[in-house]
Amino acid sequence: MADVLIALGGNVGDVRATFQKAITNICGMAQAALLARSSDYATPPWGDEQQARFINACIEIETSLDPHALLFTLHKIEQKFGRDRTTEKRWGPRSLDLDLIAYDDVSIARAELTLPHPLLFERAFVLVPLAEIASGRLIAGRSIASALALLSTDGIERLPDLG
Ligand code: A4P
Ligand code: MG
Repeated sequence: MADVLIALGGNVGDVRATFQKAITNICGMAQAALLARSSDYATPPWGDEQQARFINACIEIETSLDPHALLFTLHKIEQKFGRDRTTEKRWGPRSLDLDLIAYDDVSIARAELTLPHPLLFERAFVLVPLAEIASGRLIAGRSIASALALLSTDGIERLPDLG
């Protein structure tokens, strides 16, 4: 079994409801156990700043799928929740983005799958929810908490749990 961190993001539609359903789908389709789930956070748009605020969260799962099969499954779930890669632009608005952040201590450097996620340490919108569920974890030899200490968290707001 592998221990895997996944980041969720979106800024189109009822993103928090989408996250709940997507997490159920991940556990079902990847035969995964949910080990931890962060709160949802409202975050300022990164990359292309002329778009609505995002909601972001992170989960930790345990799965026996290999990294490529898991990414394939995540793409299927993105599609199921309205993601259409053919009409969207890079870093633009989307209903659901599922990024593989870390898969045990596996390193892969390919365009279709880079592990750990190459932009992880530049993104407070990933590190803030990750710090909530895995602050002590080392990724590529760096702790999440120490990486986060180097970034601004301005405008990132933890949302109250849905009742
Ligand atoms: N890929 C390679 N490695 C990975 C990995 N570890 N996890 C490949 C997931 N995918 C990986 O991704 C592009 C390609 O990366 C895929 O074909 C996959 O095989 P994509 O999801 O199709 O395209 P994208 O999402 O537009 O590109 P990218 O670079 O993943 O964009 P991001 O980084 O997801 O940006 N601001 C805030 N506050 N919060 C957000 O969540 N998200 C984005 C989208 C922009 N700004 C944001 C947020
Ligand atoms: Mg992505």
